[in-house]
Amino acid sequence: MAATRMRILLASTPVGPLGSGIGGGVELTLHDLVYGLGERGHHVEVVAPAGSLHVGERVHQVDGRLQASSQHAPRHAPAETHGDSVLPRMWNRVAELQDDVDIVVNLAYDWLPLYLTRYLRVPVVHLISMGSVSDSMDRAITDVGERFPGRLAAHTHAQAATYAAPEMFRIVGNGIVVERYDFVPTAGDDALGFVGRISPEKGLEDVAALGARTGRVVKVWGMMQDEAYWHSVRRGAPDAQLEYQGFLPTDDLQAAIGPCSAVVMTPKWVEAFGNVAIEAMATGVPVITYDRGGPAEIVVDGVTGFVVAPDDIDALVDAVRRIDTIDRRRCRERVEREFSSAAMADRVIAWIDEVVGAHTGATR
Ligand code: HBI
Repeated sequence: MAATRMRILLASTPVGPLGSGIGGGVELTLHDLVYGLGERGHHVEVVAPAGSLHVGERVHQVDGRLQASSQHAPRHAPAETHGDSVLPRMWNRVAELQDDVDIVVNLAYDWLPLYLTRYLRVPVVHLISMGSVSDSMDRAITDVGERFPGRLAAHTHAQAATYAAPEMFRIVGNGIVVERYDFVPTAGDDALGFVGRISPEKGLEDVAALGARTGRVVKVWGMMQDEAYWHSVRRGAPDAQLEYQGFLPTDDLQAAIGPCSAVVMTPKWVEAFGNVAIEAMATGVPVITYDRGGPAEIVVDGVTGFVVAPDDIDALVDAVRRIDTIDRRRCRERVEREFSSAAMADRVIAWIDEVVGAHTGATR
């Protein structure tokens, strides 16, 4: 069924302008949706903090104080707003635009957009970008799930399972513009790759231990978010050969990852998705990951990499030993089939088409 052309407004994260990297995976998801939905003929506009890169047909840039990241706040922390916060101003702009769009897709992991859902005339859907991290967000998410069934989506089942009612969420995966990633048919060296913000929840210490145990170089890409953590990792694994490569934009990152023999993901929290897994696999690089969170639903054990017992360094060592049994083309093919921007856009369009249809009561 061909969906009619929809006017879609994407509300971005208030933690940072698009292109700053502060929004992490949400920035990639937003870019991908703009591309995929635009490709399918829908009109897409974006509301984002001032200083954002241009994406889609129009970016409404909003001034104001950036929101503190909720993933590092304690669970009981209250939702926070200041006189000059960018988030309420972004949603003032959403309210001004609501009669010119068919649907608003919220990508912010914040209390306000969820609370406003009941007061806006336009249907608002929420692509929840993290697992449960705060009581106030859990409450706001559950309220929307109860009042507006069908308006919540998550990237993976593991992420949804961190909430009290996982069945409230439609699972939509994620996607990348696969054409931006160059397939590398054979490993250039035996280096292991780690990609991610240098922060405790990413478990870099385990990859360092793996490097020390296997004698393989570990190349580290990502924003240096927690310098003290980085130094503690190095002190903890003096024999590991860790080579920090900095934070690279997607085009450079994919070229740098391609030659690796594997990318290793050792999340200590329930990663909602794990874009790194599909970016690595898109270049043909197999992924070794803990059986924890999103990456474990992306990697097919024994086919596109290995899914091993969480926090088990021996299991990581065994997976590295077997990594050459993985056919790198199978890694690329899985991303093309399941995690391209086209596949993700199709899943999101099916979701929002249902919501818009139900909202207008019209059959489409
Ligand atoms: N914190 N308050 C807040 N709002 C967000 O939208 C947000 C965040 N922390 C992290 C984050 N978004 C994204 O980097 C992840 O959801 C991917």
